[in-house]
Amino acid sequence: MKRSIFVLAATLASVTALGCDGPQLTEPRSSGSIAPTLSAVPLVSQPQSVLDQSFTFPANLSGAINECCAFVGQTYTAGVTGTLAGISIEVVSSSAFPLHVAIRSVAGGLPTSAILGDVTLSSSSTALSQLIVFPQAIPQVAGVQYAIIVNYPGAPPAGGGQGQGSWGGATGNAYPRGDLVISFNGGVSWIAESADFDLHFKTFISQPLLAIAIDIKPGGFPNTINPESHGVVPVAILTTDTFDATTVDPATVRFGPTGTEALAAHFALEDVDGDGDRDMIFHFKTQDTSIGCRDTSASLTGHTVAGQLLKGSDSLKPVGCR
Ligand SMILES: [Ca+2]
Ligand SMILES: [Ca+2]
Ligand SMILES: [Ca+2]
Repeated sequence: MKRSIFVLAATLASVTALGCDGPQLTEPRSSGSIAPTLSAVPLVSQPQSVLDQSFTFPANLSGAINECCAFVGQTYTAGVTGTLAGISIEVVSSSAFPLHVAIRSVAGGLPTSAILGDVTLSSSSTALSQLIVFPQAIPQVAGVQYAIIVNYPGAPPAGGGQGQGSWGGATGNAYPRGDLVISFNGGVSWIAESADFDLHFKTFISQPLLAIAIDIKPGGFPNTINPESHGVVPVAILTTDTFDATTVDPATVRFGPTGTEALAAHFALEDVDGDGDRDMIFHFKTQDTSIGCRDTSASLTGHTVAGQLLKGSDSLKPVGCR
């Protein structure tokens, strides 16, 4: 008899999670240098970890691991190209056996036998707040599917009552770029019972980050900004020997204390610094930038049209603050 993988969410909620002593989530954040002056901006590539795929809500079912089948997985489609920095999943367990997590390649919507990387956790459970990292460098290509697969090595053979853990998820195809997959034969062949079922996960991808030269209030210094102003702040991305500002995709550009805040109200290509090459000048509404009286620098982030991540920072001096 084929046993169902599903357990009710209520059952999941009643299971007490073990203490989490796995690796802690390192919040993806910029490692780009904050350069107080333009001349100090280094034009180097640095890795940047970004959240890529994420399915964490709603929650109304979970997949039992080692109940119907020893191997349970979720496929996903990478959104950006880079190296997998880690994943997060939501497995509740009181099992004595540690959880094994693998990334496999996918063909025709189902996992293949090719294991791209794997790791055995120190615990049987793991949470979405924990980052699971792999010792292998796992390439991720935008638009390509991969699978996160778990099992409990050493646990008794899968079967009724042998469930070792529950992976939270939801019905309704809330994640359309992949599906819950299960294997009844130890991970050799796979089925996706329905596109409707998806399990909670996040993927983080490491991309090279190119530091660029920006100039808040081009030509002027110090870069005074009145946080109460209802005007605009001009910011230039400068073309240098190693970077062509005309390659920036202006729709991806954000500016503010963390570089994620304001979209540009206006942009144009012009030779801002008078050195003979075209730079890209943006105007951001001051109120959109969230710049406050305690900020002493601001950053601009974005992508080139080819997808290269960019970040630049410049100093600022708040004025009009009481
Ligand atoms: Ca799906
Ligand atoms: Ca300036
Ligand atoms: Ca120029």
